[in-house]
Amino acid sequence: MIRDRETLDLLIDTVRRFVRERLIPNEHRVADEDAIPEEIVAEMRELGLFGLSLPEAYGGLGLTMEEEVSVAFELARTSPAFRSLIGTNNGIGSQGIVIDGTDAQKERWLPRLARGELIGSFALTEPGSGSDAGPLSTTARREGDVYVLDGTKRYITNAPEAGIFTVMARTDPADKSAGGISAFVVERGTPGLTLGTPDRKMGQRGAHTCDVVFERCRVPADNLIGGREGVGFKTAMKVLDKGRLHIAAVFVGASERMLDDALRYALERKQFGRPIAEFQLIQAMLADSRAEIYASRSMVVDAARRRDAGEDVAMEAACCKLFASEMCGRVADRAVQIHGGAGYIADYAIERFFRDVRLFRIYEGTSQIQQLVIARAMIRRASE
Ligand code: COS
Repeated sequence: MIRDRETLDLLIDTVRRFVRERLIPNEHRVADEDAIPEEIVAEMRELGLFGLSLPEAYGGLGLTMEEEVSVAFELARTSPAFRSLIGTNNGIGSQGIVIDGTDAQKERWLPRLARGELIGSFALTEPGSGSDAGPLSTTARREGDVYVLDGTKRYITNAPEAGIFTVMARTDPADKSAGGISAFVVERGTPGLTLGTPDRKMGQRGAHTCDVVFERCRVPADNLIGGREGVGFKTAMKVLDKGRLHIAAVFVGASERMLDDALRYALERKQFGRPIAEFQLIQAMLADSRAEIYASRSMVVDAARRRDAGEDVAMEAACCKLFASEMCGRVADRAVQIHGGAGYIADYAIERFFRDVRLFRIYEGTSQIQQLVIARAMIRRASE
């Protein structure tokens, strides 16, 4: 749903200009320094990018899902690290509070997340659980008016920067099912919470992950999301449903950028006396990429509209995440191929993008998990 086309177009134009004039020229620097320059972060705050999807009542822009994916298409036409920093505040790092939090929890954390004063992070994965998220072993034991958390979370995006963590932990040790899990907000600086050293990754320099370790970490009982035990796994799944739609839009944007670069290169690069864009085998790669990006974009917009209309889009979001991430991998591969030898050289952005986008098929649920979610939903619907 688009509430006001003119206002959205203004926002999209602003983001497009910001990406072109400020982010793309700084891509190399971010990759070299493994950090987003502080002045860029400040500009992101000013543009309201940290609060795109947070409710207006808490200082965000309150974008609908369709509006949010329209902005994500643009924002992703540069290094994924830029989007990653604002991504957790708008997505998995805040949505647990937005979807299931109490009013007091929303008032306490959402305004600062929306202003970008706090970075939010989502801590589900553990050394012993990932795709099979249910059997997680971090525990939260109630002691008076606190919960005592023990356990380790792994590969946690933006953890080195985070001011708050949405943490899934088992409050009922006797219940090994998803029903024994609860979700908490844990603030940075809480005694017993420590961070590992940042992971050395294949790509996505400038976006950071690390372990988050809880050792007798005492968290106020008021930080139990929604004030209810046993529903934390469902909170996590609802957060991921929305996250998968947002991230699928990001894959579309990144693919658009890679295809733009490949097309420009194909028009400039001459072989056999002609620009390589004139060769049909190059054209086939360009055309397949264009068609697949168009299909992915259409899927994402359709699923976003359905979510705005109140439909349960768990299956559609998984379809978008699966198709768009796999599509993005194919586009990256073709774009390198079109660049030829240049595609293997770090002077060209495509070499970096090729490594950056490999993560897309893995995080926020691997392609195989999306297949599982889709097939299960099909079977469930067939037997209803
Ligand atoms: N929305 C709301 N509730 C949901 C849900 C959703 N999208 N998906 C599942 N649930 C509920 C189920 O209805 C079930 O509730 P009941 O017990 O009341 O019926 C409960 O959650 C458990 O669901 P299920 O039995 O399907 O869980 P499983 O452990 O079998 O599997 C998968 C769930 C595999 C889909 C889940 O573990 C998953 O998504 N894994 C990937 C995790 C991931 O994306 N990690 C990436 C890193 S985090 S960025």
